[in-house]
Amino acid sequence: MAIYERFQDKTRKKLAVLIDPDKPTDAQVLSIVAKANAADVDFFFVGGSLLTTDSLEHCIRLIKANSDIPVLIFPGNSLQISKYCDGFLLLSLISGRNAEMLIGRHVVAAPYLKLFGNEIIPTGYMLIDSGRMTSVSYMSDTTPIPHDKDDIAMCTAMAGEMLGLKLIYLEGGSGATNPVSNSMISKVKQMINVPLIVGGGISTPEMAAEKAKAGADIICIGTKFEQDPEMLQRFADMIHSVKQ
Ligand code: 1GP
Repeated sequence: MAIYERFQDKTRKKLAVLIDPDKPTDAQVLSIVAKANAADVDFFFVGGSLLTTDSLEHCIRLIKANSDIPVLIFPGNSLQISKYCDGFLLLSLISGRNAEMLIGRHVVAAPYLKLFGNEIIPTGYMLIDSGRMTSVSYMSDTTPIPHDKDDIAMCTAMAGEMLGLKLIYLEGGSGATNPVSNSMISKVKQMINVPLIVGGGISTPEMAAEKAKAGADIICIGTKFEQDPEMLQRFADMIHSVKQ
């Protein structure tokens, strides 16, 4: 099955586990992978705002050697490309007005993506203010959408879908203090037909279930599992049990 069909599948809400390849040791990656396999996690996302080691490809290969869960690159910049992934979230940072993040870096990456032949999923990436400056906001030189401006988020997501983007990603930023609000998730979801990913600062299974009930089709979690991988099963069970 093409990876995008898995995103579109409506049989259950989904959990994506984010691994920043710079942070964990191989043993920690393997521990998260084993728990993700047991919990029937839906996707691995691999990437980070800034990688300081040459760890991306190694991390992807390590996951792929130990799991059948699809691995997608969730790139922080145009250097984060590998032929070993199953799919690539080609992010256009549509909440910002930095032309490099909307199309510029994509031009540089395009020939490599074509050469490698990975499945490409065009994704409208929307950064939402979470109360403090995040790495994404700083590194992308873009201003997030204000936390309480649901209407701006709705119209941005609608425009992204009209431009042909196949996923919308509402992002509070890794480790966000205030995740994207349920109200914003619900309003955005009502206005689009493509799958909606929500991530950033989701720290309890209950909160993950709330975001899924509000309208998120896929919940992405990284920080919590770096701190406490034992929680993975509970998060997966809560998210998978939310009715579509
Ligand atoms: C960040 O949405 C992801 O890009 C996950 O955020 O690390 O806060 O779970 P957390």
